[in-house]
Amino acid sequence: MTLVPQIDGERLLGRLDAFARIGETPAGGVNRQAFSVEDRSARRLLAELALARGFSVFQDGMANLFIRREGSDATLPPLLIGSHLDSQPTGGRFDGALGTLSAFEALEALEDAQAETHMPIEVVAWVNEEGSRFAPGVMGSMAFTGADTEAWKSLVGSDGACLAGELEATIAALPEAAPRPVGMPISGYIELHIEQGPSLEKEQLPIGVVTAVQGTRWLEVSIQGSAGHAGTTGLAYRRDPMVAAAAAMHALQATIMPLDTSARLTVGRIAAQPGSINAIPQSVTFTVDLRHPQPERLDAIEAEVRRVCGAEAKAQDCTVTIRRSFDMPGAAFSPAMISIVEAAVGSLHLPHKRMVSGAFHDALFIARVAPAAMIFVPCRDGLSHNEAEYVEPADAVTGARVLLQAAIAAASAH
Ligand code: HGY
Ligand code: MN
Ligand code: MN
Repeated sequence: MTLVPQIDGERLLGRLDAFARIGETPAGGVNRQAFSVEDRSARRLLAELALARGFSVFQDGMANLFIRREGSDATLPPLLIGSHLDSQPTGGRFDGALGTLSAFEALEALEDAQAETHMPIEVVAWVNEEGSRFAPGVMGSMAFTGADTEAWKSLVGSDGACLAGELEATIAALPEAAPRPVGMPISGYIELHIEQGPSLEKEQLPIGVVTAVQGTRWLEVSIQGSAGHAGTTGLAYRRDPMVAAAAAMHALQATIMPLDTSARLTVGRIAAQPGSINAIPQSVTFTVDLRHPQPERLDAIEAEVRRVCGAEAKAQDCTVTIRRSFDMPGAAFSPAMISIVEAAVGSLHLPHKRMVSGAFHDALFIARVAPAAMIFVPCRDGLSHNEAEYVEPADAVTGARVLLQAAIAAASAH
């Protein structure tokens, strides 16, 4: 008698709780930044769960983690399902973890039912999706799809750590994972993720079928002035980069988003050197995260950021350098994989809508090498990158059920 694979909701919710305790913050979020001790603990827990089920575990030279369940034809490229385990410094319990643990739950459901798929299926946990400790983000999926990683080797993180050493220690921390080269042929990729926006909850829809992801660009603005004594330096003698930075940020925040409701401009980090309470700063550096669904608007907004920062720096007799630390053009997902996801949603009789992702995801890069698509579930108030991030248990389980059905269909396609 062939059993029908079923998601075990209690098991999945228990897993989410267990992983949420790794890097748990006092406010109930998680701090499990890429290549950190907490990240390594989560990777270890997943690998141990996988080995206990008899799945094989691999990691590549970028520390992307893979868990493999064989199909009837081992020569076929595997279908990948998964997401990421790293988090923001004050992240939520579901961003990344939901997709990764739901993918593992789907593998267990297949195993419990002794179900056979034509292709092998591999769960993947991409490293450093967030990019908050080591920019850029989506490092693991970028490396997997052929990005030049040489420049990353000398990267120093926001906490002063060296990426090369942290990567090496992360790989060494999981000797049970068999080594694998970076990059391999795959048959497709499906990622479940929380929406990280309000629309599904507002429309009371349990599922979003993601058709595309908007473009993202990260800039690092560094304004150089002249350090000086806070008490003795009169206005006429100041070349204060903080004044220039504050004026530039104010000008941009007063125009970019108010004049273009599709635009997103965020200053998430600012630092002054020397950072002394009674010294006019020598330099001020701040980050700018730009997003827009239309590439030409992203270019125009970046040009405006450069213009405004140049003008405000000049007004304070300062100089400015602007470095683009990340450029992720938006892209559409594969119509064939979108149809597979939509058919899975239909087979479960779930209301849903098609939508574009405001957040970037590993799927955006994987879509460059294989048919890819994403499934969204709602999160409370659309909140994410916030410790109060929350998903209703029923929505988490529904998302995993859709992922399982879509994976079965995608891995059995001939
Ligand atoms: O920033 C992003 O869009 C992703 O959630 N890391
Ligand atoms: Mn994410
Ligand atoms: Mn995130």
